Amino acid sequence: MDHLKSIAGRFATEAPVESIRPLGAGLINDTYLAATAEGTPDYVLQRINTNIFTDPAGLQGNIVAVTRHLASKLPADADPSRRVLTPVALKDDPGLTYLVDDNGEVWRMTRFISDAYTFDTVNPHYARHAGRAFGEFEAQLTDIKEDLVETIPNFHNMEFRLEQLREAIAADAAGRLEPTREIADKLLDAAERMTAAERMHREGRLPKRICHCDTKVNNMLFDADGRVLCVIDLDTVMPSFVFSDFGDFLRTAANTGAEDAADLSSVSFDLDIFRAFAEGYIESAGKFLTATEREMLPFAATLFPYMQAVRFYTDYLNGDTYYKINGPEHNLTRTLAQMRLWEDAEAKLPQMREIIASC
Ligand code: GN1
Ligand code: MG
Repeated sequence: MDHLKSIAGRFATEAPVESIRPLGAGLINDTYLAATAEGTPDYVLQRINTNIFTDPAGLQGNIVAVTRHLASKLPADADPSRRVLTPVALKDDPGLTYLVDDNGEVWRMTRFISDAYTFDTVNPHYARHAGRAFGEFEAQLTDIKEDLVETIPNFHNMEFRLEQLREAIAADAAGRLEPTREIADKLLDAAERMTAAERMHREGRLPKRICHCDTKVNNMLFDADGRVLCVIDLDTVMPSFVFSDFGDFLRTAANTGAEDAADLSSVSFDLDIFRAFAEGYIESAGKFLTATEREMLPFAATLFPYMQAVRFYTDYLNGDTYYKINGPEHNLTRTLAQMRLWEDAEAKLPQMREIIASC
């Protein structure tokens, strides 16, 4: 903790950081709450996982550009420090929002937004607000001037994720392929239909826009009334298909079970959440969506559980090098839970299409 405190002390906080404790449940970075005295703002301190985010300067450049742009779009009576993340600069270098410590670890800080809540599950009321908020987030970023870097190249490119899976199968680095061969077959059998977006993009039928690309339900702060205060975790804001934001929210929020549920009977795709989220999303994103994007929103709801299954299974085959795990079979459990969700979402495609048509 002393090390963490000395790191925190290098950032230009309003008051000195007095205590530090772990915060949140991210699978990639390490996150801490850095608290100051009563009456002064607290902060979120994060160690950036540089195995995954290999270009911290580009990453923080994106975040500064995006948060500035979003803040400039807030209504005059809104409090920017509660509605948009505020990156904190270094005391001795006000132009820099990250720090490389003596061990080469990279750190950053944002203001902590108090009296806000995150959820791993939501009801339809919250899902509708979330849909509106992510649609609005994309709408507000349509005219950002800066060129954002792809913080993780090909992040939501399904063809690329399948390529990584094929490589993992060929290498079988952890010797885990044989007992799980059925999973590999099932995922690869669906490859053609699940890569529709990339083909349509090449044919000029599907645009890329600036998206959040990690719209897990717990990446959004709500106030006590269920209204969305602020979208957080901006590491993956980059050009992508709108399917990223639509699909990844539903992957987490419309799942009746946990992302890593061991009991597969708890996992199913909740159409009431789909309806509420889709209606909210189309309310704010409807102004820029093309007819094709809109029609393919149900596909997006099937794509993300599938992509996540491919990513978890690839990591399992590689010997768990990417995601934080709680045991040797965690990535396998996650894979099976995401596959169950994918299959249930695919079975509900006709109902989803009806809902979108009536929006
Ligand atoms: C990671 O950082 P976190 O936990 O919000 C991952 C997402 C996955 C998610 C699965 C940079 O998100 O893409 O969908 O885990 N982020 C990165 O829970 O890979
Ligand atoms: Mg997160």
